Amino acid sequence: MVAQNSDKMKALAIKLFEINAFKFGDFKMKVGINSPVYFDLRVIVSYPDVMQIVSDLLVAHITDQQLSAKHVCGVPYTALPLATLVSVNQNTPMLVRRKEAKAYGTKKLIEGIYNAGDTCLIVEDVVTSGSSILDTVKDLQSEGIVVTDAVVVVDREQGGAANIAKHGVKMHSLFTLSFLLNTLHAAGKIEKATVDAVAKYISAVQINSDGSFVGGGDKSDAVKANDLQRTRLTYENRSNLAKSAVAKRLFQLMASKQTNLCLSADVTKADDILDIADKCGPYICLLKTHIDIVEDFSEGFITNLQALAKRHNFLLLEDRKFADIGNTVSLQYGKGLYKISNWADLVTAHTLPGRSILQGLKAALGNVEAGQERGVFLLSEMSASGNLIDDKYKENSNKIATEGGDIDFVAGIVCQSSNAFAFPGLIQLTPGVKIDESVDKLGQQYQTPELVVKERGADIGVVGRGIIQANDVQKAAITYRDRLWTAYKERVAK
Ligand code: 5IU
Repeated sequence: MVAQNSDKMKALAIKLFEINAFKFGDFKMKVGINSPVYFDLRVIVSYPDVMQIVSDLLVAHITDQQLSAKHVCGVPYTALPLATLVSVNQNTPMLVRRKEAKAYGTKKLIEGIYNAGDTCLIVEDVVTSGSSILDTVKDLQSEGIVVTDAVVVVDREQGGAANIAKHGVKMHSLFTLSFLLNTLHAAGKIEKATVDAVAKYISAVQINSDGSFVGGGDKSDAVKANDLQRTRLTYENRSNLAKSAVAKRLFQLMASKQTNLCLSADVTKADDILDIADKCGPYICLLKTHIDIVEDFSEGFITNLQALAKRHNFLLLEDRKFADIGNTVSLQYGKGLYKISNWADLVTAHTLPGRSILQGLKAALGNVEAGQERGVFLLSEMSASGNLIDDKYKENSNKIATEGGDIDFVAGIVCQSSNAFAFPGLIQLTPGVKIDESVDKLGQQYQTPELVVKERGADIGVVGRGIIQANDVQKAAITYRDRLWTAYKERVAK
Protein backbone atom coordinates (compact mmCIF):
# COMPACT_ATOMS: atom_id res chain seq x y z
CA MET A 1 0.00 0.00 0.00
CA VAL A 2 1.38 3.39 -1.00
CA ALA A 3 2.26 5.68 1.90
CA GLN A 4 -0.24 8.48 1.25
CA ASN A 5 -3.04 5.97 1.55
CA SER A 6 -2.01 4.74 4.95
CA ASP A 7 -3.93 7.47 6.83
CA LYS A 8 -6.94 6.85 4.63
CA MET A 9 -6.69 3.16 5.47
CA LYS A 10 -6.62 3.82 9.17
CA ALA A 11 -9.57 6.18 8.93
CA LEU A 12 -11.46 3.59 6.92
CA ALA A 13 -10.70 0.85 9.46
CA ILE A 14 -12.27 3.00 12.18
CA LYS A 15 -15.21 3.92 9.99
CA LEU A 16 -15.92 0.27 9.18
CA PHE A 17 -15.88 -0.52 12.87
CA GLU A 18 -18.25 2.36 13.60
CA ILE A 19 -20.81 1.27 11.04
CA ASN A 20 -20.69 -2.31 12.38
CA ALA A 21 -19.13 -3.81 9.27
CA PHE A 22 -17.23 -5.83 11.80
CA LYS A 23 -17.79 -6.46 15.46
CA PHE A 24 -16.02 -8.03 18.38
CA GLY A 25 -17.74 -10.17 20.96
CA ASP A 26 -18.72 -13.79 21.25
CA PHE A 27 -20.53 -14.86 18.13
CA LYS A 28 -22.18 -18.23 17.93
CA MET A 29 -21.44 -19.69 14.55
CA LYS A 30 -23.52 -22.20 12.67
CA VAL A 31 -20.72 -24.74 12.70
CA GLY A 32 -20.76 -24.85 16.48
CA ILE A 33 -17.70 -22.82 17.33
CA ASN A 34 -17.68 -19.27 18.69
CA SER A 35 -15.77 -16.50 16.99
CA PRO A 36 -14.61 -13.32 18.73
CA VAL A 37 -14.89 -11.33 15.50
CA TYR A 38 -17.73 -11.06 13.03
CA PHE A 39 -17.63 -9.39 9.61
CA ASP A 40 -20.60 -8.18 7.65
CA LEU A 41 -19.49 -5.94 4.84
CA ARG A 42 -22.97 -6.00 3.32
CA VAL A 43 -23.84 -2.93 5.41
CA ILE A 44 -21.49 -0.68 3.45
CA VAL A 45 -23.99 -0.28 0.60
CA SER A 46 -25.94 1.94 3.00
CA TYR A 47 -22.95 4.30 3.31
CA PRO A 48 -22.08 5.74 -0.11
CA ASP A 49 -19.14 7.65 1.37
CA VAL A 50 -17.67 4.37 2.64
CA MET A 51 -18.34 2.69 -0.71
CA GLN A 52 -16.46 5.52 -2.38
CA ILE A 53 -13.43 5.22 -0.08
CA VAL A 54 -13.29 1.41 -0.30
CA SER A 55 -13.51 1.42 -4.09
CA ASP A 56 -10.94 4.23 -4.40
CA LEU A 57 -8.55 2.27 -2.23
CA LEU A 58 -9.19 -0.91 -4.19
CA VAL A 59 -8.44 0.89 -7.46
CA ALA A 60 -5.28 2.41 -5.95
CA HIS A 61 -4.24 -1.05 -4.75
CA ILE A 62 -4.86 -2.56 -8.18
CA THR A 63 -2.72 0.14 -9.80
CA ASP A 64 -0.08 -0.14 -7.15
CA GLN A 65 0.20 -3.91 -7.55
CA GLN A 66 0.01 -3.61 -11.35
CA LEU A 67 -2.90 -6.02 -11.57
CA SER A 68 -3.90 -5.34 -15.12
CA ALA A 69 -6.65 -7.64 -16.39
CA LYS A 70 -9.16 -7.35 -19.19
CA HIS A 71 -12.16 -7.80 -16.87
CA VAL A 72 -13.11 -7.59 -13.23
CA CYS A 73 -15.52 -10.01 -11.57
CA GLY A 74 -16.98 -9.73 -8.08
CA VAL A 75 -17.61 -12.80 -5.92
CA PRO A 76 -21.39 -12.91 -5.48
CA TYR A 77 -23.07 -11.24 -3.73
CA THR A 78 -21.48 -8.81 -1.28
CA ALA A 79 -18.60 -7.92 -3.58
CA LEU A 80 -20.79 -7.18 -6.62
CA PRO A 81 -21.35 -3.47 -5.89
CA LEU A 82 -17.64 -3.07 -5.14
CA ALA A 83 -16.67 -4.77 -8.38
CA THR A 84 -19.08 -2.47 -10.22
CA LEU A 85 -17.41 0.61 -8.78
CA VAL A 86 -13.95 -0.72 -9.58
CA SER A 87 -15.08 -1.49 -13.13
CA VAL A 88 -16.51 1.99 -13.66
CA ASN A 89 -13.68 3.84 -11.90
CA GLN A 90 -10.94 2.24 -13.92
CA ASN A 91 -12.98 1.67 -17.06
CA THR A 92 -12.48 -2.11 -16.99
CA PRO A 93 -15.37 -4.22 -18.32
CA MET A 94 -17.11 -6.32 -15.71
CA LEU A 95 -18.20 -9.96 -15.74
CA VAL A 96 -20.99 -11.23 -13.49
CA ARG A 97 -21.04 -14.76 -12.20
CA ARG A 98 -24.55 -16.11 -11.75
CA LYS A 99 -24.62 -18.11 -8.60
CA GLU A 100 -28.03 -19.65 -9.18
CA ALA A 101 -27.51 -20.81 -12.77
CA LYS A 102 -26.13 -24.07 -11.48
CA ALA A 103 -29.56 -25.24 -10.38
CA TYR A 104 -30.92 -25.26 -13.89
CA GLY A 105 -27.82 -26.01 -15.88
CA THR A 106 -28.90 -24.29 -19.06
CA LYS A 107 -28.43 -20.63 -18.18
CA LYS A 108 -25.10 -18.93 -18.75
CA LEU A 109 -22.82 -19.01 -15.72
CA ILE A 110 -20.97 -15.86 -16.68
CA GLU A 111 -22.73 -12.74 -17.96
CA GLY A 112 -20.87 -10.13 -19.99
CA ILE A 113 -18.87 -10.09 -23.21
CA TYR A 114 -15.65 -12.06 -23.19
CA ASN A 115 -13.50 -14.45 -25.18
CA ALA A 116 -11.69 -17.56 -24.06
CA GLY A 117 -8.16 -16.53 -23.07
CA ASP A 118 -9.26 -13.18 -21.59
CA THR A 119 -7.84 -12.29 -18.19
CA CYS A 120 -10.01 -11.41 -15.20
CA LEU A 121 -9.30 -9.93 -11.77
CA ILE A 122 -11.43 -11.18 -8.87
CA VAL A 123 -12.89 -8.69 -6.36
CA GLU A 124 -13.96 -10.01 -2.94
CA ASP A 125 -14.90 -8.45 0.39
CA VAL A 126 -13.86 -10.84 3.18
CA VAL A 127 -11.78 -13.98 2.83
CA THR A 128 -11.65 -16.78 5.37
CA SER A 129 -10.95 -20.04 3.57
CA GLY A 130 -10.95 -18.63 0.05
CA SER A 131 -13.51 -21.19 -1.06
CA SER A 132 -15.96 -18.53 -2.35
CA ILE A 133 -13.21 -17.08 -4.52
CA LEU A 134 -12.38 -20.56 -5.78
CA ASP A 135 -16.03 -21.20 -6.72
CA THR A 136 -15.99 -18.06 -8.87
CA VAL A 137 -12.57 -18.88 -10.33
CA LYS A 138 -13.79 -22.33 -11.30
CA ASP A 139 -16.77 -20.96 -13.22
CA LEU A 140 -14.62 -18.37 -15.00
CA GLN A 141 -12.05 -20.99 -15.90
CA SER A 142 -14.73 -23.27 -17.30
CA GLU A 143 -15.38 -20.49 -19.82
CA GLY A 144 -11.67 -20.34 -20.71
CA ILE A 145 -11.08 -17.13 -18.75
CA VAL A 146 -7.66 -16.79 -17.10
CA VAL A 147 -7.56 -15.79 -13.42
CA THR A 148 -4.27 -15.10 -11.66
CA ASP A 149 -5.11 -12.47 -9.04
CA ALA A 150 -7.79 -11.52 -6.54
CA VAL A 151 -8.08 -8.19 -4.78
CA VAL A 152 -9.89 -8.35 -1.44
CA VAL A 153 -10.91 -5.89 1.24
CA VAL A 154 -10.19 -8.03 4.32
CA ASP A 155 -8.00 -11.08 4.73
CA ARG A 156 -8.93 -12.83 7.97
CA GLU A 157 -5.53 -14.54 7.86
CA GLN A 158 -6.97 -17.99 8.36
CA GLY A 159 -5.29 -19.70 5.46
CA GLY A 160 -7.33 -18.29 2.54
CA ALA A 161 -4.32 -16.81 0.74
CA ALA A 162 -2.48 -20.14 0.80
CA ASN A 163 -5.58 -22.06 -0.27
CA ILE A 164 -6.20 -19.94 -3.34
CA ALA A 165 -2.47 -19.81 -4.16
CA LYS A 166 -2.65 -23.58 -4.57
CA HIS A 167 -5.02 -22.90 -7.45
CA GLY A 168 -2.68 -20.38 -9.03
CA VAL A 169 -4.48 -17.28 -7.72
CA LYS A 170 -2.58 -14.64 -5.77
CA MET A 171 -4.44 -12.69 -3.10
CA HIS A 172 -3.88 -8.94 -2.62
CA SER A 173 -5.66 -7.62 0.45
CA LEU A 174 -6.30 -4.02 1.51
CA PHE A 175 -6.62 -5.00 5.15
CA THR A 176 -5.44 -7.90 7.21
CA LEU A 177 -7.30 -8.69 10.40
CA SER A 178 -4.10 -7.86 12.35
CA PHE A 179 -3.95 -4.40 10.77
CA LEU A 180 -7.58 -3.76 11.70
CA LEU A 181 -6.97 -4.91 15.27
CA ASN A 182 -3.84 -2.82 15.73
CA THR A 183 -5.41 0.26 14.19
CA LEU A 184 -8.49 0.05 16.39
CA HIS A 185 -6.42 -0.57 19.47
CA ALA A 186 -4.12 2.37 18.70
CA ALA A 187 -7.19 4.57 18.23
CA GLY A 188 -8.49 3.48 21.63
CA LYS A 189 -11.51 1.73 20.15
CA ILE A 190 -10.82 -1.75 21.48
CA GLU A 191 -9.09 -3.22 24.53
CA LYS A 192 -5.79 -5.06 24.43
CA ALA A 193 -7.65 -8.14 25.70
CA THR A 194 -9.80 -8.13 22.56
CA VAL A 195 -6.73 -7.89 20.33
CA ASP A 196 -5.20 -10.85 22.15
CA ALA A 197 -8.39 -12.94 22.09
CA VAL A 198 -8.85 -12.44 18.36
CA ALA A 199 -5.18 -13.09 17.62
CA LYS A 200 -5.36 -16.30 19.63
CA TYR A 201 -8.51 -17.40 17.84
CA ILE A 202 -7.05 -16.63 14.42
CA SER A 203 -3.92 -18.62 15.04
CA ALA A 204 -5.93 -21.55 16.41
CA VAL A 205 -8.56 -21.59 13.70
CA GLN A 206 -6.44 -22.03 10.64
CA ILE A 207 -7.33 -23.93 7.56
CA ASN A 208 -4.11 -25.75 6.94
CA SER A 209 -3.28 -27.81 3.94
CA ASP A 210 -3.02 -30.84 6.25
CA GLY A 211 -6.67 -30.35 7.16
CA SER A 212 -6.23 -29.28 10.78
CA PHE A 213 -8.87 -26.58 10.56
CA VAL A 214 -11.15 -26.47 13.58
CA GLY A 215 -13.98 -24.30 12.27
CA GLY A 216 -15.20 -20.77 12.92
CA GLY A 217 -15.07 -17.44 11.20
CA ASP A 218 -17.97 -15.30 10.12
CA LYS A 219 -21.10 -17.21 9.36
CA SER A 220 -21.20 -17.79 5.64
CA ASP A 221 -17.47 -18.06 5.23
CA ALA A 222 -17.17 -20.40 8.18
CA VAL A 223 -19.66 -22.78 6.64
CA LYS A 224 -17.73 -22.67 3.39
CA ALA A 225 -14.45 -23.11 5.17
CA ASN A 226 -15.80 -26.06 7.03
CA ASP A 227 -17.05 -27.49 3.80
CA LEU A 228 -13.56 -27.25 2.43
CA GLN A 229 -12.43 -28.88 5.60
CA ARG A 230 -14.96 -31.69 5.59
CA THR A 231 -13.54 -33.31 2.50
CA ARG A 232 -10.00 -32.97 3.83
CA LEU A 233 -10.55 -34.62 7.19
CA THR A 234 -10.00 -38.33 7.62
CA TYR A 235 -12.89 -40.63 8.45
CA GLU A 236 -11.22 -41.32 11.82
CA ASN A 237 -11.31 -37.61 12.68
CA ARG A 238 -14.84 -37.24 11.48
CA SER A 239 -16.08 -40.15 13.58
CA ASN A 240 -15.17 -38.02 16.60
CA LEU A 241 -17.26 -35.15 15.28
CA ALA A 242 -20.34 -37.19 14.35
CA LYS A 243 -23.40 -36.73 16.52
CA SER A 244 -25.21 -39.84 15.32
CA ALA A 245 -24.06 -43.13 16.83
CA VAL A 246 -24.49 -44.97 13.51
CA ALA A 247 -22.50 -42.31 11.64
CA LYS A 248 -19.70 -42.71 14.20
CA ARG A 249 -19.76 -46.47 13.76
CA LEU A 250 -19.81 -46.21 9.99
CA PHE A 251 -16.90 -43.74 9.87
CA GLN A 252 -14.89 -46.07 12.11
CA LEU A 253 -15.82 -49.11 10.07
CA MET A 254 -14.77 -47.38 6.84
CA ALA A 255 -11.44 -46.36 8.33
CA SER A 256 -10.61 -49.76 9.80
CA LYS A 257 -11.89 -51.84 6.89
CA GLN A 258 -10.50 -49.38 4.35
CA THR A 259 -13.57 -49.17 2.20
CA ASN A 260 -15.97 -46.40 1.23
CA LEU A 261 -17.98 -48.55 -1.16
CA CYS A 262 -21.72 -49.04 -0.74
CA LEU A 263 -23.13 -51.86 -2.82
CA SER A 264 -26.65 -51.32 -4.08
CA ALA A 265 -28.02 -54.87 -4.25
CA ASP A 266 -30.89 -54.13 -6.61
CA VAL A 267 -31.87 -57.69 -7.51
CA THR A 268 -35.25 -59.28 -6.92
CA LYS A 269 -34.48 -62.73 -5.49
CA ALA A 270 -33.52 -63.13 -1.84
CA ASP A 271 -30.88 -65.76 -2.59
CA ASP A 272 -29.26 -63.55 -5.20
CA ILE A 273 -28.94 -60.72 -2.69
CA LEU A 274 -27.38 -63.10 -0.15
CA ASP A 275 -25.00 -64.46 -2.77
CA ILE A 276 -23.86 -60.97 -3.81
CA ALA A 277 -23.61 -59.88 -0.17
CA ASP A 278 -21.41 -62.87 0.65
CA LYS A 279 -19.10 -62.35 -2.31
CA CYS A 280 -18.79 -58.58 -1.98
CA GLY A 281 -19.16 -58.32 1.82
CA PRO A 282 -15.40 -58.09 2.55
CA TYR A 283 -15.06 -55.03 0.33
CA ILE A 284 -18.03 -52.87 1.31
CA CYS A 285 -18.97 -50.66 4.24
CA LEU A 286 -22.67 -50.61 3.43
CA LEU A 287 -25.13 -52.87 1.67
CA LYS A 288 -28.06 -50.95 0.27
CA THR A 289 -31.39 -52.68 -0.31
CA HIS A 290 -34.74 -51.88 -1.88
CA ILE A 291 -36.64 -54.40 0.17
CA ASP A 292 -39.90 -53.88 -1.76
CA ILE A 293 -38.38 -55.33 -4.97
CA VAL A 294 -37.64 -58.68 -3.33
CA GLU A 295 -40.14 -61.23 -4.66
CA ASP A 296 -39.57 -63.91 -2.02
CA PHE A 297 -39.10 -61.86 1.13
CA SER A 298 -39.11 -63.75 4.42
CA GLU A 299 -37.89 -63.21 7.94
CA GLY A 300 -35.34 -65.94 7.31
CA PHE A 301 -33.86 -63.83 4.53
CA ILE A 302 -33.35 -60.95 6.97
CA THR A 303 -31.74 -63.28 9.52
CA ASN A 304 -29.31 -64.52 6.86
CA LEU A 305 -28.58 -61.02 5.63
CA GLN A 306 -27.84 -59.82 9.16
CA ALA A 307 -25.55 -62.80 9.69
CA LEU A 308 -23.59 -61.85 6.57
CA ALA A 309 -23.44 -58.21 7.70
CA LYS A 310 -21.97 -59.37 10.98
CA ARG A 311 -19.54 -61.84 9.41
CA HIS A 312 -18.18 -59.38 6.85
CA ASN A 313 -18.61 -56.25 8.98
CA PHE A 314 -20.87 -54.01 6.94
CA LEU A 315 -24.02 -52.07 7.79
CA LEU A 316 -27.44 -52.35 6.17
CA LEU A 317 -29.09 -49.39 4.47
CA GLU A 318 -32.69 -49.71 3.30
CA ASP A 319 -33.13 -47.15 0.54
CA ARG A 320 -36.83 -46.68 1.32
CA LYS A 321 -36.89 -42.93 0.59
CA PHE A 322 -39.66 -42.22 3.11
CA ALA A 323 -41.66 -39.16 2.11
CA ASP A 324 -45.03 -39.15 3.88
CA ILE A 325 -46.48 -37.46 6.97
CA GLY A 326 -44.97 -38.40 10.32
CA ASN A 327 -47.64 -40.88 11.36
CA THR A 328 -47.51 -42.78 8.07
CA VAL A 329 -43.73 -43.03 7.89
CA SER A 330 -43.69 -44.23 11.46
CA LEU A 331 -45.94 -47.14 10.42
CA GLN A 332 -44.03 -47.74 7.19
CA TYR A 333 -40.75 -47.87 9.09
CA GLY A 334 -41.77 -50.10 11.96
CA LYS A 335 -44.71 -52.18 10.75
CA GLY A 336 -45.99 -54.01 7.66
CA LEU A 337 -44.36 -56.95 5.98
CA TYR A 338 -40.80 -55.67 6.24
CA LYS A 339 -40.51 -54.14 9.72
CA ILE A 340 -37.58 -52.11 8.42
CA SER A 341 -36.67 -50.55 11.74
CA ASN A 342 -35.99 -54.02 13.16
CA TRP A 343 -33.08 -54.74 10.87
CA ALA A 344 -31.88 -51.75 8.80
CA ASP A 345 -29.12 -49.80 10.53
CA LEU A 346 -29.88 -46.94 8.20
CA VAL A 347 -32.68 -45.75 5.95
CA THR A 348 -33.06 -42.96 3.41
CA ALA A 349 -35.75 -40.28 3.60
CA HIS A 350 -36.89 -37.30 1.55
CA THR A 351 -37.00 -33.89 3.23
CA LEU A 352 -40.10 -32.91 1.26
CA PRO A 353 -42.46 -33.21 4.27
CA GLY A 354 -40.09 -31.06 6.37
CA ARG A 355 -38.79 -31.81 9.83
CA SER A 356 -41.72 -34.11 10.68
CA ILE A 357 -40.12 -36.82 8.56
CA LEU A 358 -37.46 -37.26 11.25
CA GLN A 359 -39.94 -37.12 14.10
CA GLY A 360 -42.16 -39.69 12.36
CA LEU A 361 -39.26 -42.08 11.87
CA LYS A 362 -38.04 -41.62 15.42
CA ALA A 363 -41.52 -42.44 16.69
CA ALA A 364 -41.20 -45.96 15.29
CA LEU A 365 -38.17 -46.68 17.45
CA GLY A 366 -38.57 -47.94 20.99
CA ASN A 367 -35.69 -48.21 23.41
CA VAL A 368 -32.59 -48.76 21.37
CA GLU A 369 -29.78 -50.93 22.72
CA ALA A 370 -26.15 -49.92 22.28
CA GLY A 371 -24.87 -51.17 18.95
CA GLN A 372 -28.43 -51.33 17.63
CA GLU A 373 -28.75 -47.62 16.96
CA ARG A 374 -30.59 -46.39 13.90
CA GLY A 375 -29.88 -43.50 11.58
CA VAL A 376 -31.17 -41.71 8.52
CA PHE A 377 -29.64 -40.41 5.33
CA LEU A 378 -31.61 -37.39 4.15
CA LEU A 379 -31.88 -36.78 0.42
CA SER A 380 -30.81 -33.36 -0.71
CA GLU A 381 -29.98 -34.04 -4.34
CA MET A 382 -30.69 -36.80 -6.84
CA SER A 383 -28.71 -38.25 -9.73
CA ALA A 384 -31.79 -38.53 -11.96
CA SER A 385 -31.69 -36.12 -14.89
CA GLY A 386 -34.42 -33.47 -14.78
CA ASN A 387 -35.11 -33.89 -11.07
CA LEU A 388 -36.91 -30.97 -9.43
CA ILE A 389 -34.51 -30.24 -6.58
CA ASP A 390 -33.09 -26.69 -6.56
CA ASP A 391 -30.58 -24.82 -4.40
CA LYS A 392 -33.22 -23.65 -1.92
CA TYR A 393 -34.47 -27.20 -1.36
CA LYS A 394 -30.90 -28.35 -0.86
CA GLU A 395 -30.21 -25.60 1.65
CA ASN A 396 -33.38 -26.36 3.60
CA SER A 397 -32.59 -30.08 3.60
CA ASN A 398 -29.25 -29.24 5.18
CA LYS A 399 -31.05 -27.16 7.81
CA ILE A 400 -33.38 -30.03 8.67
CA ALA A 401 -30.33 -32.23 9.17
CA THR A 402 -28.22 -29.85 11.20
CA GLU A 403 -30.61 -27.52 13.00
CA GLY A 404 -33.56 -28.35 15.19
CA GLY A 405 -32.10 -31.02 17.41
CA ASP A 406 -32.32 -34.19 15.29
CA ILE A 407 -28.67 -34.34 14.32
CA ASP A 408 -28.19 -37.36 16.59
CA PHE A 409 -30.50 -39.27 14.25
CA VAL A 410 -29.12 -38.03 10.92
CA ALA A 411 -26.11 -40.02 9.78
CA GLY A 412 -25.63 -38.17 6.54
CA ILE A 413 -26.90 -36.67 3.34
CA VAL A 414 -27.53 -38.30 -0.02
CA CYS A 415 -26.32 -35.79 -2.57
CA GLN A 416 -24.22 -35.19 -5.65
CA SER A 417 -21.99 -32.27 -4.63
CA SER A 418 -19.75 -31.16 -1.79
CA ASN A 419 -21.59 -27.89 -1.27
CA ALA A 420 -24.79 -29.63 -0.14
CA PHE A 421 -23.73 -29.44 3.53
CA ALA A 422 -20.76 -28.45 5.66
CA PHE A 423 -20.87 -30.30 8.98
CA PRO A 424 -18.00 -32.82 8.93
CA GLY A 425 -19.82 -35.19 11.29
CA LEU A 426 -22.28 -36.06 8.54
CA ILE A 427 -21.52 -38.60 5.80
CA GLN A 428 -22.00 -37.76 2.12
CA LEU A 429 -23.51 -40.72 0.31
CA THR A 430 -23.37 -40.36 -3.46
CA PRO A 431 -25.13 -42.73 -5.88
CA GLY A 432 -24.71 -42.71 -9.64
CA VAL A 433 -21.21 -44.19 -9.78
CA LYS A 434 -20.01 -46.23 -12.74
CA ILE A 435 -16.68 -46.62 -14.42
CA ASP A 436 -17.61 -47.14 -18.03
CA GLU A 437 -20.95 -45.44 -18.66
CA SER A 438 -22.32 -41.94 -18.24
CA VAL A 439 -26.09 -42.59 -18.41
CA ASP A 440 -28.63 -45.42 -18.48
CA LYS A 441 -31.80 -45.57 -20.56
CA LEU A 442 -34.02 -44.26 -17.74
CA GLY A 443 -32.40 -40.97 -16.76
CA GLN A 444 -29.66 -42.16 -14.40
CA GLN A 445 -26.48 -40.04 -14.65
CA TYR A 446 -23.16 -41.61 -13.72
CA GLN A 447 -19.78 -40.25 -12.60
CA THR A 448 -16.51 -42.07 -12.07
CA PRO A 449 -15.33 -43.06 -8.56
CA GLU A 450 -12.50 -40.48 -8.74
CA LEU A 451 -14.83 -37.67 -9.74
CA VAL A 452 -17.45 -38.29 -7.04
CA VAL A 453 -14.86 -38.54 -4.27
CA LYS A 454 -12.34 -35.89 -5.29
CA GLU A 455 -14.53 -33.32 -7.01
CA ARG A 456 -18.00 -33.91 -5.63
CA GLY A 457 -17.17 -34.61 -1.99
CA ALA A 458 -18.59 -38.14 -1.75
CA ASP A 459 -17.58 -40.00 1.41
CA ILE A 460 -19.29 -43.17 0.25
CA GLY A 461 -19.86 -44.06 -3.39
CA VAL A 462 -22.95 -46.14 -4.17
CA VAL A 463 -22.53 -48.67 -6.94
CA GLY A 464 -25.34 -50.88 -8.21
CA ARG A 465 -25.26 -52.17 -11.74
CA GLY A 466 -21.56 -51.41 -12.11
CA ILE A 467 -21.05 -54.40 -9.81
CA ILE A 468 -24.14 -56.57 -9.94
CA GLN A 469 -24.18 -56.79 -13.72
CA ALA A 470 -20.48 -57.59 -13.96
CA ASN A 471 -19.45 -61.08 -15.03
CA ASP A 472 -17.49 -61.42 -11.81
CA VAL A 473 -19.22 -59.41 -9.07
CA GLN A 474 -16.45 -59.95 -6.56
CA LYS A 475 -13.79 -58.70 -8.93
CA ALA A 476 -15.93 -55.68 -9.81
CA ALA A 477 -16.48 -54.91 -6.10
CA ILE A 478 -12.71 -55.02 -5.53
CA THR A 479 -12.13 -52.65 -8.46
CA TYR A 480 -14.70 -50.14 -7.22
CA ARG A 481 -13.46 -50.45 -3.64
CA ASP A 482 -9.86 -49.83 -4.73
CA ARG A 483 -10.70 -46.85 -6.90
CA LEU A 484 -13.02 -45.19 -4.37
CA TRP A 485 -10.58 -45.78 -1.53
CA THR A 486 -7.54 -44.53 -3.46
CA ALA A 487 -9.47 -41.40 -4.42
CA TYR A 488 -10.31 -40.80 -0.75
CA LYS A 489 -6.68 -41.31 0.33
CA GLU A 490 -5.55 -38.84 -2.31
CA ARG A 491 -8.23 -36.37 -1.26
CA VAL A 492 -7.15 -36.28 2.39
CA ALA A 493 -3.44 -36.25 1.53
CA LYS A 494 -3.78 -33.04 -0.51
N1 5IU B 1 -30.14 -43.81 -6.17
C1 5IU B 1 -29.63 -43.20 -7.28
N2 5IU B 1 -29.62 -41.85 -7.39
C2 5IU B 1 -30.12 -41.06 -6.42
C3 5IU B 1 -30.63 -41.69 -5.27
C4 5IU B 1 -30.62 -43.04 -5.17
O1 5IU B 1 -29.17 -43.86 -8.20
O2 5IU B 1 -30.06 -39.82 -6.54
I1 5IU B 1 -31.33 -40.54 -3.80
C5 5IU B 1 -30.17 -45.27 -5.99
C6 5IU B 1 -30.97 -46.00 -7.03
C7 5IU B 1 -30.25 -47.30 -7.12
C8 5IU B 1 -28.81 -46.99 -6.81
O3 5IU B 1 -30.74 -48.15 -6.08
O4 5IU B 1 -28.84 -45.79 -6.04
C9 5IU B 1 -27.94 -46.78 -8.04
O5 5IU B 1 -27.90 -47.92 -8.83
P1 5IU B 1 -27.03 -48.03 -10.19
O6 5IU B 1 -25.55 -47.83 -9.76
O7 5IU B 1 -27.31 -49.40 -10.69
O8 5IU B 1 -27.49 -46.95 -11.12
